[in-house]
Amino acid sequence: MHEDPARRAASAASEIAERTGRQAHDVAVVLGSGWRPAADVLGEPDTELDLGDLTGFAKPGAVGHAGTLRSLRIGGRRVLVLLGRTHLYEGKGVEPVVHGVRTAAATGVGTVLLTNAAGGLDEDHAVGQPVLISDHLNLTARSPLTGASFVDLTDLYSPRLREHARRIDPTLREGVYAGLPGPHFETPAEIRMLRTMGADLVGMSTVLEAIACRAAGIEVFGLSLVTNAAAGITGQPLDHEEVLAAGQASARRMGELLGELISGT
Ligand code: 6GU
Repeated sequence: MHEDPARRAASAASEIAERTGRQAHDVAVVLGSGWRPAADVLGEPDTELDLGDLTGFAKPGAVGHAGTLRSLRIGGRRVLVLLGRTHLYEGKGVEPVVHGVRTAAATGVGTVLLTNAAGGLDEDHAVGQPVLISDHLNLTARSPLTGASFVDLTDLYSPRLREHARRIDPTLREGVYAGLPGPHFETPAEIRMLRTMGADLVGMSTVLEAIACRAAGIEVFGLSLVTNAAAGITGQPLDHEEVLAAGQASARRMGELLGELISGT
């Protein structure tokens, strides 16, 4: 295994080229928890690989499955779909968290669609509702970049792609996503703090990947599925099963939206 993250991503990208028969891809989609059913709505994959067989991705652990990577065409676009991401709370550090999007960058993609499951901080965010990410608060206290990488993060979540998504579905709302390390959910006091700070959504992914994409010159689109109200909003305790079930219920709508967005990018 290479020491250098860029070389690991380049190795994984050449393995993908060899095993999919596609020299390059145009768009990558990272599917978050609860989004798995949306993958099938995107279409039959031409190739599906185990992530654990590619350089730099985690091997499957005791609890199952490292996830898979699919290659398919949507419209004229060659699309990589990553099912299963590495989270900061797994304790492996930042580099494995962003290896997927760095690999996608090395395959040549110009656009990455990041999806996630998020808690809603706003009473009007119904469970099962997709929300466009307009901006983020990176509260992980980490960065995927090292050294003097003074990357600008203005308009990190592409205004162009957000507008495009709203043309497809004018009912889509936008919100600011707060990315925390997890793995615990927040206290009601922390949720009040996050609201004061301008957050509308809270989750445990996406922000570091978005920063890595910007550093690689890739256009980023972010879509949260509100899977539950955050702590203290409804008075109900939080439940990981609820998070997963909300995805099942909205999967078709999510998959169709992503598919239309990709054909039009
Ligand atoms: Cl309420 N918090 C965090 N950190 N992640 C979540 C969530 C809440 N709901 C879904 N994912």
